[in-house]
Amino acid sequence: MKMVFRWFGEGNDTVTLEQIRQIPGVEGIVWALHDVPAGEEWPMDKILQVKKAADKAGLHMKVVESVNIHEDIKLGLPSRDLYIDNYKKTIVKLAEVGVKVICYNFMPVFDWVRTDLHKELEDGSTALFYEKEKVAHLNLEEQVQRINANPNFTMPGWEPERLGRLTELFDAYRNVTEEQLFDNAKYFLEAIIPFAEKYDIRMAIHPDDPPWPIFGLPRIITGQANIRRFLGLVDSPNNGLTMCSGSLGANPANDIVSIVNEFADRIPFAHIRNVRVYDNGDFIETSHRTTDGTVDIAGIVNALHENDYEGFCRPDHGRHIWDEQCRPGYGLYDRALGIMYLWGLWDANRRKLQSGRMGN
Ligand code: DNO
Repeated sequence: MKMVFRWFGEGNDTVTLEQIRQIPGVEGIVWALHDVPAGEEWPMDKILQVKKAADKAGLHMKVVESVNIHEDIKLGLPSRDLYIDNYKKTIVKLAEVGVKVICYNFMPVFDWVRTDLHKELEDGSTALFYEKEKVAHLNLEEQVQRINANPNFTMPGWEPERLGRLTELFDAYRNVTEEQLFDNAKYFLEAIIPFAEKYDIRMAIHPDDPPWPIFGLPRIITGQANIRRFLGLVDSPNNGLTMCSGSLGANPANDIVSIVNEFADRIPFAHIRNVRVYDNGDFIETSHRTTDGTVDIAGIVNALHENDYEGFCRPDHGRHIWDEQCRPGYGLYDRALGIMYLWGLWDANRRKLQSGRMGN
């Protein structure tokens, strides 16, 4: 398991590369050009700026999250070919600087959704929270404004320019069914995966967050059966999964250990975090520790270890603790604690295996 850490870029993150480098076992950053709109080709000079900073800090940049998919691709519009071409051009450039994994998602209009970015937990820390009832009655324009209320940061997935066209997008999706979304994903994968094979890049689809349809929009990366179908659309090791325990775990019906066991050789990237799911379907993000939430984090790490997982892993969202002022979900402290928990589980597994071998 190779540990990496999400970094939003110079001037766009409260966490520094020097700090990241001091977290035990972290070898690289998970990065993106957050100011390039979905569908546009990434400029090489900007990519090289990130490379310069990463090199200087002694961190690699093998994992990108995300190269976002233009809505026209998800909608299956004729203009999608242009955006797919741009995607390919970006892949060539990323391969040139040594990128091995591209995380992306196929969610219509919205990326992750929460109703509260700073909900207080019992211990006084705060975390991202999802209230089911509220989502059912949410005024979307207001929500977009609320998410973008912090002038210091644009939230990934909620960039104002991609949400400026909400009404138009909702109209366009009105008749798009799950089946059509799968068809449109297939078209994208058939164009991109051979290309990714050629450039030795593993594409890693991120599950929908939360893993069910919202606001009447279809969602397809919701659980084991749909993941199986998606990976089968183009059956190649380069058509992979970002195994996100928190996204999948928001639906307790998802058996994530089983997902890891079934798709282990198709998982180049793991996002690990815990959520506590309440009986009414609300959920809050907690510390990574298994007993703090509903997701069996220990079981998931054990399963990764049993499958000789050699892919990348990052701690996912953390709580906001010790008065840290940071991007919602992306502070230094709780994610660093999360990493030490993950290493603890991992090393305990390794030790057990070693002592088993010595006993033989
Ligand atoms: C939010 C993230 C998502 C994720 C994308 C992957 O914090 O989990 O924005 O990066 O869905 O494409």
